[in-house]
Amino acid sequence: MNPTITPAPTTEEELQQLRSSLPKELWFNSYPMYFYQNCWNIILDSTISCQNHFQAQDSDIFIASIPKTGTTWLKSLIFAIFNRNNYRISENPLLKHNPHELIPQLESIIYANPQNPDLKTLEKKLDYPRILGTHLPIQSLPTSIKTSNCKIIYICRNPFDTFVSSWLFYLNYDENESVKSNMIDEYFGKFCEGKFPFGPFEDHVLGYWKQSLEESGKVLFVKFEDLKDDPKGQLKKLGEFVGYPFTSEEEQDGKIDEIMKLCSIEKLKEVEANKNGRVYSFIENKWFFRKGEVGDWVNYLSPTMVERFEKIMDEKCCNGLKL
Ligand code: PAP
Repeated sequence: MNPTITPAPTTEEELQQLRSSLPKELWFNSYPMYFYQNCWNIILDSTISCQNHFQAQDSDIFIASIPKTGTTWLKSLIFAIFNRNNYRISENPLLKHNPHELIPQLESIIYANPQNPDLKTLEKKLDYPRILGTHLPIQSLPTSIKTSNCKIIYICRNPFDTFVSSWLFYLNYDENESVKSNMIDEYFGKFCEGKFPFGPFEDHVLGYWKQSLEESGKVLFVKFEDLKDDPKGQLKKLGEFVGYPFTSEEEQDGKIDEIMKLCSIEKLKEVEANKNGRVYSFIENKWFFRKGEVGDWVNYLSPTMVERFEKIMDEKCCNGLKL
């Protein structure tokens, strides 16, 4: 993976200079996004801090995604795969904790406070690898992730369900009073222009897609829709990729089915921590679990809106990627 990228600023003064020089947009009239390294970054200071300081290890596993493509689901599946022999299913920590608590986001949890990252969480002594999530586009990953032998599992989802999921998610926030549900056309327009958290969507996806073709042992590209269609096949693929494949005995004993059930949206929705808890102070955990369906976008987007984005995808997509 190519580690070259413009060096990140290292002093507060450099950071301030950078901030004032970058194009800026307010997502939902509230959250500043800066166009940094060809991406509308919604968590700039934390990104820069982890770019400057985070040290990946060869055994690390990263779950990468643009938001709302199935991150929470994939985190639960990977956690369950690694811990399938550590707990009885009824005692699995997924029944007590939100997946984002068990597998923290690099930039928004570990480096949430850029001056004082929560490195203690990374030091935990675990009998399985460190597993972290990230929404950073491939070009903005800390260099050590690119150059070490760690593995990355990227999850993508069709752009329309991704947009709708994100749209409805942000409408939950209290501070967003000025954005109303009838403004969906305007916000879809922004999405088409790439002005979306960690967008442009198509560039985020294509970056990891191309890398998965070049380095299939390092980057695995997974689709939300394939997980829905063939969860068993996908789970086996995930187990193999992370070096912990299911044995035929495990398969016969129903281990894969058990994990699928444990990580189903229906089951996770019942978990108290997912009903009433918060991993992020400003987000209720229940917002991470809505419908989890394929094609719900038809209830929100018009054919004209869809055509507009399809054109963009047609122009940019290559190497046979179909979303
Ligand atoms: P994040 O990037 O903020 O962590 P992410 O988990 O990627 O969000 O996306 C949330 C979507 O995944 C929601 O989709 P929806 O709005 O279309 O319903 C959510 O319902 C869905 N989701 C969460 N958990 C599961 C699951 N176990 N199975 C299927 N879909 C799920």
